[in-house]
Amino acid sequence: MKQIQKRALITGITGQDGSYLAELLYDKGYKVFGLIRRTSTDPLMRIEKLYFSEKITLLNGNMRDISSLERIIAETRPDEIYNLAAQSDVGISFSCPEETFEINYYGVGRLVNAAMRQNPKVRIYQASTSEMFGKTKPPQNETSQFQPVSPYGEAKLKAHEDFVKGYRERYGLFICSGFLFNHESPRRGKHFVTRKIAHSLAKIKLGLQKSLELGNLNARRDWGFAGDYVEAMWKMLQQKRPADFVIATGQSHTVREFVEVVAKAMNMRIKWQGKGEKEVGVDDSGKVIVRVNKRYYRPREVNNLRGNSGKARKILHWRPKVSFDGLARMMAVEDLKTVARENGLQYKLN
Ligand code: NAP
Ligand code: G4F
Repeated sequence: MKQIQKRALITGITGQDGSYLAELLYDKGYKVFGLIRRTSTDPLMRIEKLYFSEKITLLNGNMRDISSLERIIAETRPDEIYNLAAQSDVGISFSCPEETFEINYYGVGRLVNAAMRQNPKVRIYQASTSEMFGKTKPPQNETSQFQPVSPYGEAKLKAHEDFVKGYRERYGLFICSGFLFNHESPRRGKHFVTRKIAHSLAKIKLGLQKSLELGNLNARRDWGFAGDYVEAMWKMLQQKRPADFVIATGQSHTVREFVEVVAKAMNMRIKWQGKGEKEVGVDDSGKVIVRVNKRYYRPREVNNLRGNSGKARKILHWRPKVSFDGLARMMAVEDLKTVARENGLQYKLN
């Protein structure tokens, strides 16, 4: 008997996670649609290959525009919707709280209402976040208290309470929140700390930049690989009943440690000297290559995130495949290759 091809709509398809998820769903045989918004710069960078080989279909819209969401849902008739679109930068949410709420809270409401009206049986994944746990001490799991400290975390929490938990309980909608802890990749935006470190150290290694400025070196995050995490999103929507899951590695490291492992992967060694704002990272030749600049401190900080993904491991049979060192090395190697290529340099890592 011929199987009916499933249809998936991804918002945020041009982002890090959207690009990995589009590849995963295409490989699983889905007809993949993506919502893309108009920008003045090239948004196709991460999904160019899929788009030009016609493996995905892109439709113009915006999370701020209800009519575009209604039209896209009516045209694509998705069985599954993955809502990854967001103003996803926590630091920026302090300077643009209104825009953050507009996309990360009201945008979710617009999408979920439009989707439910079109097809009450639709399955929806909502990109919730470990940032919602905020001040709560680790390890954080599905039952931990939410205590967000940023407008980003607050907007995501409200979206979870109103449109995920609320609509599931009130209307029986199949909607799941993934409380995903930080996940990274060579496709990560350069303003997030891991990619900023990998990209800048690659430039320093190749003699194209003198030093790297960072904020809070003591912040701890539970960092995994984005390619592993999109698999969990898909698994959530294949369950009999909708539920929320923490997705994490269970290990945390400081920003300082991330600098060290990326440097090591590039055959550089860093020694730390000084404290607080005066702390610097020095290379083997005594040159200062990492400095602290308080410009990158946040008004309120989440100091320590480490997730317990026991529920996902048991029910979804999900576990991360890429280790912390493996992730740092993957990002180091890719940034060295890219920076060398872009600058016409030959570089081979031993
Ligand atoms: P990302 O790379 O910043 O991608 C965000 C996506 O949202 C981009 O495709 C962006 O489009 C789109 N977008 C932003 N505003 C929009 C609007 N008004 N209308 C339509 N699209 C809009 O983020 P990511 O790392 O892939 O994260 C995906 C989702 O997971 C986000 O919701 C994020 O908050 C959440 N999350 C991420 C992590 C993580 O560690 N990566 C952890 C927990 C939760 P443009 O390309 O046009 O900017
Ligand atoms: O890489 P970050 O900007 O990620 P953050 O704030 O944890 O948010 C990311 O993960 C969340 C999940 O917990 C997602 F929901 C969210 O969408 C995003 O993907 O910063 C990580 C840590 C912070 O403590 C920050 O203060 O690194 C610290 N940091 C230190 N120096 C820096 C810098 N962060 C950035 N972006 N730039 C710095 O120079």
